[in-house]
Amino acid sequence: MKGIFTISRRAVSTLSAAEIISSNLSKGSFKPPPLSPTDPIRIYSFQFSPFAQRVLLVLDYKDIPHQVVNLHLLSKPKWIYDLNEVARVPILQDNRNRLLTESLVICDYLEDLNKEKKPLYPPDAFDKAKDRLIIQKFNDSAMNCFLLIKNNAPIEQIAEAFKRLYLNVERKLVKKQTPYISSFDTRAGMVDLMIWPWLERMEPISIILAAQKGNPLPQSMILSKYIDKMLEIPAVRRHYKETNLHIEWFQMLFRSIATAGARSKSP
Ligand SMILES: N[C@@H](CCC(=O)N[C@@H](CS)C(=O)NCC(=O)O)C(=O)O
Repeated sequence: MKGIFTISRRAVSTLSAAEIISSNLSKGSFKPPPLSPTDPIRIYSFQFSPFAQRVLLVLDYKDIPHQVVNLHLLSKPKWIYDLNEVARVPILQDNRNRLLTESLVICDYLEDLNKEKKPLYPPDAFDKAKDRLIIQKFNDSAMNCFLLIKNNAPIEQIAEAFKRLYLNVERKLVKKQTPYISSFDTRAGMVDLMIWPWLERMEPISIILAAQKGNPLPQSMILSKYIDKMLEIPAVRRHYKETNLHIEWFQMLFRSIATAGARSKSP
């Protein structure tokens, strides 16, 4: 199948998704030691998490020193609950060992701490508030898609939710008539980085939906152009994963959810 990404911009990974996550900290593994005052911040992450990807994008875009600890989300270490009571990534740990969760909160915190380095919000308070509103609304829809998958909802419902998610992004671009959604217009901002992980997954999601339901997401020239524009940003390219890797991860996730569902139904 011809993809929506410009082929020449695809990264080439020699590892499978299973290999990429094989050395993540999992059930029974040690808890990393606390940070000392001279350490850079630490991010607990997962290579296929769109929420964690947001944080890594901001760190990379603004060139903020950090270390990454990857956790295995299908076999979580017990101590993840000490870091986040709902056991989700991303989690930020600072060099005073204070913890912060929620991707949007972490990204805004990183922006506030590093405002002078390539600001991600426009200087005007009203424009900034509008950008945050777009992020918030997008986030609610993205969380909804994620929860539908997690709760093993019918595939038609998942497909509809993703279609709405992408159509809304397309509508924003049509309305703005600018290359980016952020109020900067001519360069990407926080809005674009917060939405990007779902655009990277548009092709794999479309292929999975087509395989399960025979009905892929509608192709969009506008989104395709936006994707190519976003891939010009070095930080975006560095964190980009190919379609086949995302598909492999989604399949692992679906299998795990189906197994957990079958287990909970058995007497
Ligand atoms: N609202 C959270 C969502 C984080 C989230 O759902 N992370 C997923 C990875 S994509 C996770 O850790 N899932 C593990 C689980 O739910 O058990 C955020 O924005 O950080």
